[in-house]
Amino acid sequence: MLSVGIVGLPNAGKSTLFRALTRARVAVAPYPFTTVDPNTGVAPVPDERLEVLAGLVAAERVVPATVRVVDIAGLVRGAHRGEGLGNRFLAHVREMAALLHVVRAFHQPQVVHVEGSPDPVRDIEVVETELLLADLETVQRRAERIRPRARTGDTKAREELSALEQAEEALDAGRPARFLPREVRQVLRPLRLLTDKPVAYVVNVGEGQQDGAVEAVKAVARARDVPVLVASLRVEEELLDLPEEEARAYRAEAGLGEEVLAQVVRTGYRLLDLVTFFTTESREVRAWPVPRGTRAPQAAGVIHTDMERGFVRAEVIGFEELVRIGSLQAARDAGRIRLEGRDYEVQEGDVITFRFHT
Ligand SMILES: Nc1nc2c(ncn2[C@@H]2O[C@H](COP(=O)(O)OP(=O)(O)OP(=O)(O)O)[C@@H](O)[C@H]2O)c(=O)[nH]1
Ligand SMILES: [Mg+2]
Repeated sequence: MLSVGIVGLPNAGKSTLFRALTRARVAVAPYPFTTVDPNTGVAPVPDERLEVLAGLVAAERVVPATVRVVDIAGLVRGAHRGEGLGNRFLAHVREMAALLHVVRAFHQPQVVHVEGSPDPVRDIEVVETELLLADLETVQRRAERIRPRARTGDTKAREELSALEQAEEALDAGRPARFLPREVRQVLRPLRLLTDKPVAYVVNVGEGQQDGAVEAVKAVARARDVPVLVASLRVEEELLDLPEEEARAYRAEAGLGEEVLAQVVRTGYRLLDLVTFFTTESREVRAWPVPRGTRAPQAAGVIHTDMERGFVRAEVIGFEELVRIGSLQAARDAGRIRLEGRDYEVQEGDVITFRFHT
């Protein structure tokens, strides 16, 4: 499952984003540290192909893929030393696959800004510095732990220590762990470093605001190879209360872009290089995300471990082709369902029936 953790300064709009994504009712308020305990929610992954498939196979139920979202307390300068509420909560986003970094660009004096007033580029630095420092501490603590073992000549410990030392040097110089060589990242994976995770900036702009904030963030983001999402989060959240038709009309009229949930999902799938396959058993159409390159048995294992263990073959047809042919039965009759074995790499949009021994 795609999982994303929301980070950012206090009052940046993190919980507002959380609500816009999950439609959950959580506290949002104009003072810092509204969120103390982390909020966890699940959002459906929008995918228009599901309804189309449901029509083709006469399914009774559609089960979209889901994305898990965790919203934590705001980070402030010194969070890594336990300032504010930060450090304690960073642990909650460690398990997430990717981070959404909410950057406040809306101006609203009543909504306190911990640094005085919003300055998106400086604010990004503040938050990223805290993530770097938190990782630095993790790395240093681990290095201390294994140094004695590395000294005794334990090869594994020595390899890890060398990776830790490279990470320490990079982090110390302000470079996120995701830019370390692949072998080093591999060794350090169990530490779940925050700066090793792919990140996207979510620029929270005021309604109709045009003051160069987005361009400034984009310039910084380009240099770091970070995707940028732009949304007016309060508007996004308010639109959830409108009937779908009205919300769509409002979006068009106000010139709003794609819904923030769709933006987050698309970016998340790209950052993590996920593909979606579909199943249609038991009158239920379901979408399943897997990393690109996943082979058929492992894809089956996402559904149930027994299906991976007893994997026999996968019967596969691409979504587009199935739509063209009109039904699974017609596709079968026309010999258009491919039989694929253990080495088959699942492709985007595959509609799959797994055969397995029980
Ligand atoms: N004008 C305006 N206000 C916003 C926008 N997004 C959020 N706010 C307001 O900003 C305040 C803080 O929003 P939250 O979502 O609670 O911020 P947070 O980042 O979760 O804050 P903490 O939990 O305190 O760290 C609330 O009063 C929101 O209504 C926006 O796009 N425009
Ligand atoms: Mg909050």
